[in-house]
Amino acid sequence: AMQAQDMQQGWNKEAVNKPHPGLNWFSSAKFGLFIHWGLYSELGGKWKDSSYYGSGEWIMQRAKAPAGEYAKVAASFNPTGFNAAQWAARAKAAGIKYLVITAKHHEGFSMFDSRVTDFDIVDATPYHKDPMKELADACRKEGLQFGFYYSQFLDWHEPDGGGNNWDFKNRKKDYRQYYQSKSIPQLKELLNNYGPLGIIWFDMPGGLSEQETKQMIDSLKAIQPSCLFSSRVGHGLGDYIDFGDSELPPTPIEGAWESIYTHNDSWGYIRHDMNFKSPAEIIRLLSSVASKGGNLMLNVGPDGKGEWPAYSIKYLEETGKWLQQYGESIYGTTHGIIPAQPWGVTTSKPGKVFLHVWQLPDNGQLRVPGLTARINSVTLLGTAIALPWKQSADETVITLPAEWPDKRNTVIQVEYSGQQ
Ligand code: JFZ
Repeated sequence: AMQAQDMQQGWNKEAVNKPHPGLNWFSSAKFGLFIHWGLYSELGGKWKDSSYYGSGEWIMQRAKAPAGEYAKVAASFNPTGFNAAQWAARAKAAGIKYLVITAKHHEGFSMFDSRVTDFDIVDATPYHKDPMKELADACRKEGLQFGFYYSQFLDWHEPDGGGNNWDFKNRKKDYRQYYQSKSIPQLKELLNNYGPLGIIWFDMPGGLSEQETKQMIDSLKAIQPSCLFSSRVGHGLGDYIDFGDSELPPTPIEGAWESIYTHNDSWGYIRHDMNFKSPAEIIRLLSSVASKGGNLMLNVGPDGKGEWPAYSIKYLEETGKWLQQYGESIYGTTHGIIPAQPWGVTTSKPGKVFLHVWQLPDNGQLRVPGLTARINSVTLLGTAIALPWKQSADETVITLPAEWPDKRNTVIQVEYSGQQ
């Protein structure tokens, strides 16, 4: 219930989707990688004698850990396995076009070198280096757009930050003071020190009026005008629409939007969560989101050493192989001109419709309703194999080959001319 409400507060159709230079790359990108990485990754779903499942990045709040005690986790956070070039190369090979990583989540810990606080990875951990700098550079080397998630309101480490009502409970919070002294200066650091950013992914607004939010946005936009701001910046002032966690709109949506999903059941690393979406599920999810006109940003939660879960590595690699063959039916497409069918979904480009077939009809005859334009060819995408078809007024029937290339999702390309 909270999700639906927040979602509606998060955007309005007039405010988002104004012309924006960043929407060019964003609209055709289709596949992004979200990375949740912080002190909670070191905890992996365990605090003292208790284990938690789901939303590992919320463990401080769920365990009601005192800020001072929680901060000590930093002393054992030493991600020696972190390898920026490897992370970026994996994302690239998976067919990812943009990467967004948590610079600071609700726990309040900065995963980048910040002059605003000592509670950051360079000053407070034995690692003493800035992984965000390396990752930003590595992503751009691979041709990926790079962005930061930043929790601008919730900050459980700061007495004046939003959300911590367990150990700062008798305090009248001065949210403006918190924004002025931490959030806004840190956002400026991120925009000034890490090269051109594709996105700042704001989260859960609060504490500022619409006027103040506008002022904050203007002061940040002045630094990098082409950086997109996500819808959760507040008061409907973002540049594109974000749907709630694991939420997909029922029908196609016009304009730029993104659905975010976890790979297992948590954003932050949980060592006892093995419930990973299979390559088939990821591939179908991606085509399903594209069929409605949006981007999928899929999350991976590396552990405290900087290692990705083995299943995330493996399943993303397989997704990338599928995209090598069928990427034309995903990147640069718009929502499908034919709605979802019992056999799968569709995506479109001018003069083309891509049939993403997840489920083979028993009789080998694929029924496609509502194609009225003149069909010129029907082929298995990425091959020269032509398929016989029969077009009538209300449906087109395509005869599928006996050999079916990919049971997870094989794409048929239909080329047509004239008005559809
Ligand atoms: C937020 C965070 O609290 C969470 O830890 C994670 O980072 C996620 C990506 O974002 O959670 C939200 C925020 C907004 C909605 C749902 C979950 N919403 O609008 O539906």
